[in-house]
Amino acid sequence: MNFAKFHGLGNDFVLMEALPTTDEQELRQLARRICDRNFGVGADGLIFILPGSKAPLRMRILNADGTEAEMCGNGIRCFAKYAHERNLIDTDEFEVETLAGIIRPRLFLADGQVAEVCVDMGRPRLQAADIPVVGFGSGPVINAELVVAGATVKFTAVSMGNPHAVIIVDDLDSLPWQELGPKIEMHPAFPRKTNVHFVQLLKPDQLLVKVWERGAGPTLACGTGACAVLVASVLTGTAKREAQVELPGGKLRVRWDEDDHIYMTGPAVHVFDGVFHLA
Ligand code: ZDR
Repeated sequence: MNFAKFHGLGNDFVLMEALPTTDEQELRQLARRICDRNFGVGADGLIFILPGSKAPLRMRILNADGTEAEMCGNGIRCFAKYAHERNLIDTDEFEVETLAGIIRPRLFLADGQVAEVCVDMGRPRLQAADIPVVGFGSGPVINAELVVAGATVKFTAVSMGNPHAVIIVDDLDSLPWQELGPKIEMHPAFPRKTNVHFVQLLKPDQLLVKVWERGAGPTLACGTGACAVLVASVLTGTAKREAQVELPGGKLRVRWDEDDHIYMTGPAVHVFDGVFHLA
């Protein structure tokens, strides 16, 4: 099976143009094997580039643990670069069908290559049932208290199609976020589990983030998460609607526009191509 390896700020993906099987169980197992860093290619997720029914192309993203995510912000920049450079689409702006709805990447080219991608990520969803988060009423869950392993953290819940819990703290360095991450990811308040982000506001337009991804653990960056972080930081009254989000793997620019859509801009990098042997 031919594949391409891409990354967006070190959040890395294997991209394939065809589904190797129609059996969903086999597909999940394949994602685990390919993403394994010792026995496979190694990646945070496996992305399929498929023909769409509501848009020219459709993206499916399986996490390293085999579970399917609704959307992937860093992944869709890689997807867009792949689609353009391999002539699957011929416009600078196009629509991609995902489980989180239609997402619109716009390409910035340099010497015919895609250098950066700005993605219209759609509207953030805040109602508890849309995250989903339970036990905090039916409206938005902003700065709510969650008891985790005897400690209390304050979180804001945001869906960018996939679930995010955002925890704003004064000092990231002194926070045991790698211990808290998996406990929040699996907390019964999140029936579909959750991505978890720990944020320190360096300035109102500069947000420092550590990421604990659902189904993948600590990763170098999270695109949907960067959008959720901005929304949560604005809602809690501390950030501007346009900010730089600094992740371990690099920076993304995120804007929450007047039309309520979130626009995320960042790089996508092609690392290598290969052939994966199934047997
Ligand atoms: C965080 C993510 N890599 C991105 O860039 O948005 C998305 C991957 C999917 C995530 N682990 C989830 O929602 O399960």
